[in-house]
Amino acid sequence: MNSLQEIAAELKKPGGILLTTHILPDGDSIGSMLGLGLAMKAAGFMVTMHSADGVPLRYRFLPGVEQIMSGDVPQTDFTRVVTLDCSDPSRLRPIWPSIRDRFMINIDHHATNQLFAAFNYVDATAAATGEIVYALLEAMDLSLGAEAASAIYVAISTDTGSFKYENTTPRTHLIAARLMEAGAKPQNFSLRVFDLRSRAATFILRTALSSLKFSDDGRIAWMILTEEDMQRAQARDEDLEGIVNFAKNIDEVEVGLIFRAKSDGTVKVAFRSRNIDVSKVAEICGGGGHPRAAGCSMEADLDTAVNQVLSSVREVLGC
Ligand SMILES: [Mn+2]
Repeated sequence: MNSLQEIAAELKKPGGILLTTHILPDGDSIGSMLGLGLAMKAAGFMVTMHSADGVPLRYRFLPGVEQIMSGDVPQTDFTRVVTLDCSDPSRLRPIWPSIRDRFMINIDHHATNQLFAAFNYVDATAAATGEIVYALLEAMDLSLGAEAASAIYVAISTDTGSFKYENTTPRTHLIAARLMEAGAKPQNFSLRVFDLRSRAATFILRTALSSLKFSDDGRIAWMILTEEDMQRAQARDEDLEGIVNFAKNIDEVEVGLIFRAKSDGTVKVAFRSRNIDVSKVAEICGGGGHPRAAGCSMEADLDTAVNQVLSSVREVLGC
């Protein structure tokens, strides 16, 4: 692992920089990239921002977001690639073959990070990659404009569930205060980021809730969505964000799960828990994540995936 000062020094060297993030980007990945990208661009650095899967509708109001390129790796000149919020190469799957031989800098807060780059900075005590980006900009001595500050605020507030999750620390609040001083106005975007649901997202939530099942002891709750469910609701992957919490937040439930059978024959599983470490279970199934929020993708039919995951969760729960 490298120090933040080493990362800062590396980024300050001349030459172009490509910032990129994981597939199915979330608020932390988009916000962290925009925060770092906009602040570096304002200081005159040659920066290209990239997200293979584009930007979810929910975050498209952020100023500067139109500068984020999607799809393949952009044909711009760059000597370094910075990956943000990515725990392992599978999270970079579509672009990994094009960047694996490039000089990479890995900035992340997942404890399961595989330290896959030439330079790695992983701080699992950071609530969000956005917290690390804030510290990095300080280490680089770059000033924070209102737009970069808003982006980092979105990164931190989404990964902490509006400062509710246990990853929230006094440092998280101190940084949020600095971001507001720099011009972030959460009252202008909180409704859009946290509460507003598209019709498709609402329809797929209804379908997910009607599929809800419980283990005999009531400590595991899970929902199942098929490709047909997604098509009927005209829902996209980003519309599933947060649905798994409806399972986890039921009284007496310890672990909430959502299984999504995809048309390519894989089953995507999202894990949320109150106390136990579900990142361990996700890792057994080929995924990873955080202790209370993790995920994996399994090459199995739906029944097999459900049975396998449930028995792994039961083992951890001791029931
Ligand atoms: Mn994150």
